[in-house]
Parts: sequence; structure tokens; C-alpha cells
Amino acid sequence: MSSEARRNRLAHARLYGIVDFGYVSREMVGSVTRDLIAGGADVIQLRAKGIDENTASSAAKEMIPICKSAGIPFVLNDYPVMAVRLGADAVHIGQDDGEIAEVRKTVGEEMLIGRSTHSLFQAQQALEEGADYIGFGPLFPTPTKAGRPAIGLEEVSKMEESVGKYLPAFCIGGIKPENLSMVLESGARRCVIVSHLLLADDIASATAEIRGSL
Ligand code: TZP
Ligand code: MG
Repeated sequence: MSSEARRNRLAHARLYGIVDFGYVSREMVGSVTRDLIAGGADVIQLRAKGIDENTASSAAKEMIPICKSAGIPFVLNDYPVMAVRLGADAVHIGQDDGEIAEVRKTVGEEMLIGRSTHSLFQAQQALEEGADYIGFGPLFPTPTKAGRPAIGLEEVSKMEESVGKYLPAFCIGGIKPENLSMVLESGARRCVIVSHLLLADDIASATAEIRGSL
């Protein structure tokens, strides 16, 4: 996918799905990726925390052709060098993963860089630093990032106004059907959902239900 196509896809994305090794076994990576895409996820990330690098790499290698044939950007969490080697569309980094300018030196100009942010200040900083998109949260407490304090909905509209206008901003953390309308009413336009989708009996249907509300 060209850099322009990557940006364009991100610009129109509403639902960002994550294949997270906290919920998905190595054997299920391919089918979960296909189910998220079938349900309408617009972007897919591999999040392989606490997993050895070879397993992360083999999972990414399985996911990339699935995403590519569906025209869905593939994002690798962490591992900028691996992201380049495997031809990921984007790399996602946290607050503790260094400066975006440094990551940019590794991944070049064509690859998109996403940054996790946990406050309005961090979101504005990511914009200034040259992130291509951000995650903003966790809005609610979540088992996926246990121990990380929830930031609530208070800053969502300010974040959308001062950052989300200029780059895609995905609200994240504890979002599920029961609170989705609240999240949208607070001003959010895009979201990342992990556990609600990955723990569903039917991942494709759960994804389609959420996608339909966005
Ligand atoms: N970053 C902030 S909250 C979060 C991440 C990766 C977890 C989101 O997962 P869930 O299960 O949708 O709350
Ligand atoms: Mg990281």
C-alpha cells in the first residue's frame, strides 16, 4: 500500500481492531484477523506483549497478506525494525518508546507512526511531534491494560477539537456496546476495541454490530 493510500485509509477509519496475544493464541491469529476484517474493522494491529520476537514475527507474517488482500492497513505494535523488515503499513509506539523523530529515522517517511496518549497534553504533544495518528485513553478501566488509570470522557471533545481535527484520533480503553453511545456523545469519532471483540463468541458479528454504530 502506498503511503498516500495508508493515510487515506486511516483518515476514513472508524473502527480499529487489535489482535492481542493477551486474548488470542498463536493458532487463532489468522482466523481472528479475518473475522475482524469481515466484521468491518478498518485497521488491524498486532499487539504481541510478552511474546518472543519470533512468534510475534510469524504472527505478523500471517496477518500481513490477509490485511493486504482486504486493503486494510496492518499496524505492528512496538518493533519498528521488524515493521520495516516485514513491510507493515504502520508502527504503533507508546509513551515510553522514545521520540517519534527517532522512530521516524528507523522506519522512514512512508510508514505511518501511531502513538498511545493518555491525556490531552500528550495528544497535543504527539501531534506536534509528527505522529500520523493517536490512540487516546484508556477512557474506562480495562483488563487489557490493567492498572492504567482511566481518563474518562471529560477531555475527549477538547482532544477532538485540538488534535482529532488534524490527524486520526482513536479513543480506546474499556469501550463496549453499553458505553459506546456515551463515548460518541462525548465527541469521539473513532475507536479501538479489544476485549469486547476478542472475547465475543462470534467476533465478526460483534465487530459488525460496533461498526454499524460508528
Ligand atoms: N491502550 C490504552 S487502553 C488499551 C490499550 C492498548 C486497551 C484497550 O483494550 P480494551 O479491551 O478494548 O479495553
Ligand atoms: Mg510499546
